[in-house]
Amino acid sequence: MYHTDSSGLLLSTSPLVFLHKLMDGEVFNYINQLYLVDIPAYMLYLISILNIKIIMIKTTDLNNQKQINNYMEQREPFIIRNASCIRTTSKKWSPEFISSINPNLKIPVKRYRKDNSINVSNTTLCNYINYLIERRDCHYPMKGDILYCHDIPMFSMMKELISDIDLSFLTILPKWYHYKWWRYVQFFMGPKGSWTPLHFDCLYTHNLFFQVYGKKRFVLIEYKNHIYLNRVGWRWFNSDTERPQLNSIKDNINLKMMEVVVNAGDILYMPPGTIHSVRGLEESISFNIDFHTPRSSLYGLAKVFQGMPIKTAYYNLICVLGLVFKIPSRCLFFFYRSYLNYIS
Ligand SMILES: O=C(O)CCC(=O)C(=O)O
Ligand SMILES: [Fe+2]
Repeated sequence: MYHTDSSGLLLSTSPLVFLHKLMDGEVFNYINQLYLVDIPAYMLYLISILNIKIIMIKTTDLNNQKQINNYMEQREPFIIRNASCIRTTSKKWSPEFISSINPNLKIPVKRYRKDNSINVSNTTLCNYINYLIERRDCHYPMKGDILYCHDIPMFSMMKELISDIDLSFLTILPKWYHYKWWRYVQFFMGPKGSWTPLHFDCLYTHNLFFQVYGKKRFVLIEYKNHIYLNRVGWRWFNSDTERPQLNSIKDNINLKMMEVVVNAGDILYMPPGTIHSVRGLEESISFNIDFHTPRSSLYGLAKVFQGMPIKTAYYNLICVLGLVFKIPSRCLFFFYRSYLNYIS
């Protein structure tokens, strides 16, 4: 198994299993459950004295388009530290700032249940911010489900925010997405401890993930390792990446798991099919853009022969029409739009 420290280091061999044996298993599980303790850094210390090989996650910057293309072609995740996608002249984004723009805006919030079901309810932005504020003083880990404002097309709902974004990242996206790029953005706002279970992005898209406020920890697993995980339906897995020693993950020493902490200002790139789970280490605001290249759209469409639901494949067909057959996005967006509210 591979593991990383909080700055995105990747370690080879099976340190978790080793540490689990080294320490009393229960103590280890307990510490690991307190996910807000910086476990990876602490493990790194122990592991480093055991002299285990360390490999860094790739880092690059927005000016190095050649390297970015190269990583994307090689299907390698990478991180751009301090890319600062929010213009420095803009007001600093925070939950209070977002809410002050339109407190009565209706937003859906999700609860991810232990049995892998997702419950969605509606609230107003201002009620949700009050919920976040209440949670600021709570101790972790907490009992009960976490309400998470997850995957909503916020720029379409609050156009005032669009001009705050620095557009340097657009060079990473195919031109097809440039026209009203903000329509493809999905937004996340949640308390410390927010949680997205292990999954891959259902269309098999590339993913550019922007951390704007607070920190999150990603666990990344290459798609080809899905055979070592307990898959549920098309895109979800119920393997526990935070306590891998508790389930079948631990038996698979071939499984490569990478952990990366994203801080405010960072941009993380995940190649198509990357299996990932995400833990909010602090109250946080993020957004992402799922996008296809001509190659990934065809590949995604072909997944219909490997169990991809027809509805999901339909969105890939729209992307193929745009990216391969060059039908402009302004003609196709109408047919794609429902994807941005699609829960699968
Ligand atoms: O930030 C999160 O909680 C989930 C992010 C995610 O799954 C994604 O960007 O695809
Ligand atoms: Fe995702």
